[in-house]
Amino acid sequence: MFNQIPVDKGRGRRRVAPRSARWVLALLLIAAGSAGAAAAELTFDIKIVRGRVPDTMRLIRVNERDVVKLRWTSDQPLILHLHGYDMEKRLAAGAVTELGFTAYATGRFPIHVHAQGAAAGGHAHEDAPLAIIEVYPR
Ligand SMILES: [Cu+2]
Repeated sequence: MFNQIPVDKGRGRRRVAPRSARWVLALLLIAAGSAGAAAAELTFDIKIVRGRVPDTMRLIRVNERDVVKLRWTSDQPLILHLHGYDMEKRLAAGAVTELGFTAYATGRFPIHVHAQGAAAGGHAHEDAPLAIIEVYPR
């Protein structure tokens, strides 16, 4: 395609070069636009053992507008709290529980464990987060 562009034809050269540059720019914008629009559907399987997640799963990274599914299993009952999005999920021992959301807010959001049976309203977060979700802007 590019070898059809008359780059070395005297007067034509000055007009052709900017035009082809504009084409390249237009193609780049189209490519960038379509890449930015494509949100992904991402599923993460996360296993909690004695209130802990393996180190390799402690940081979950997604992009803005991604549709995120966190599939949790735990060896003991507990309540998960995703901060920022402010979602709570009750996990039964041994069962898969799904926590799904669209990543509309960017930033760093900790997931804490709330003890099962803790008094409602009691909301201390002295422990390190179970995991952290980072949502990057597109
Ligand atoms: Cu909390």
